[in-house]
Amino acid sequence: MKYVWLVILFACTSVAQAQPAGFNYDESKVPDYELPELLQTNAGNPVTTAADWQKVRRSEILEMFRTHVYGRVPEDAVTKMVRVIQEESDEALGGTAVRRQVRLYLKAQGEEPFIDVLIYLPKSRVEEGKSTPIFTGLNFNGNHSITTEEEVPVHQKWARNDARVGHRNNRASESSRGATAHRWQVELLIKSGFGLATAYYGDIDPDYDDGWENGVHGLFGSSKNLKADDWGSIATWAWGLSRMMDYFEQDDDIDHRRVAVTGLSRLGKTSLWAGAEDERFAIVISTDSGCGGAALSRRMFGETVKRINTSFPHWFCDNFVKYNDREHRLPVDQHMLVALMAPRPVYIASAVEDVWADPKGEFLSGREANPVYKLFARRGTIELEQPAINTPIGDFIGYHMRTGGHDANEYDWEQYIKFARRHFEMD
Ligand code: GTR
Repeated sequence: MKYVWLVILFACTSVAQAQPAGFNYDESKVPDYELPELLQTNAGNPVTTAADWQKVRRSEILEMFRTHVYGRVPEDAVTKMVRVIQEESDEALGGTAVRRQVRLYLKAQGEEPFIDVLIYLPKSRVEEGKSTPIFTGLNFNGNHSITTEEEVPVHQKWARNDARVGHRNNRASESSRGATAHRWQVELLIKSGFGLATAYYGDIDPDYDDGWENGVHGLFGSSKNLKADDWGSIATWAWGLSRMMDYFEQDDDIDHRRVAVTGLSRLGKTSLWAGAEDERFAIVISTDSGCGGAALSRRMFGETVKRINTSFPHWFCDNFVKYNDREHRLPVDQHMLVALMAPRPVYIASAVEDVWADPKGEFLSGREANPVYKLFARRGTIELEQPAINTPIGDFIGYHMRTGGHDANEYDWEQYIKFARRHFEMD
């Protein structure tokens, strides 16, 4: 008995220690707040039909997120993308998959920036000439980090130093080959009838504050004079996902109408913003996306707007800084971001030990998006209370909170696969 308590005490202490100090982790200290109205236009008119939502309210909300949170894609952001297949094999993953590595040049062939997309597809489907539904998303450490297959090269771009994967001097190395394979579960995907297409997020915009010069920020117009509502890095990463989608539309082996976009943490904020900006993504999934992702900002639980703007000044547009310590003044909150996915299926995943990301706030933004799904006669989260651990819920708005900490793992993927198979009518 004593031992059990010691274990519980140890688990609680290590959870508490894993979170940055000086922030609120106490539910009773969440301030009273009122969420901005979803179903009322900026002019004060009620939104009562799906058509009202699509024609008026959706674009109002999208514009508010562009102006105040993520920033706007520049008008001249059009590329004549050149795609070059770098490598292909139909003997991947022990002969079960086709692997394709495609380079998308955004400016001109042979020049940076380019996005290297790593694709795996079930071999049997490719051989039968059938297009395959896929999951897509950006990875943190390079395509080589999601697989042990040596044909996937280590990227030569800027890398965040990270002792856990052995990245030093802002360079990636062989040390991270396969290091985060558990976050992608490619074998499970292939077995379940899906493909995977992923790219390194640093191919689009390196993840540091350089005064908006590197990555695609330098590609269009003047990078030096970005306005307060011009795109931050999350918006560039989301834009990069859309360029990948442009490619999927041209690859006959990919079913571009059944693409689920997903991402972990900052890349979960990215998958949500990509799904909001680009309705070609048929399902949108975020894992542990937290502040600026699925978590309601007004709760100020765990990471806050001020903290995120201070630690990562390049993620959001400059206007977002106005809401440091003034979350209640934001014209939007993150339930409105979730609602921008309607009527498409959206899935929000939390992890119980990831208190920094505010699991309850992630659930609530899904729940509060329900009225928009209702306009489309679709059922959202169904349950109105946050479910028990490891109990997935929801129809068109899926949610679970699994055991463990900040990561994406097999449990998460098993739920995403079930959710996608149901909505893509694969069962
Ligand atoms: C943290 C940040 C979170 C989350 C995370 C990640 O440091 O505070 O918002 O995005 O990084 O992306 O791993």
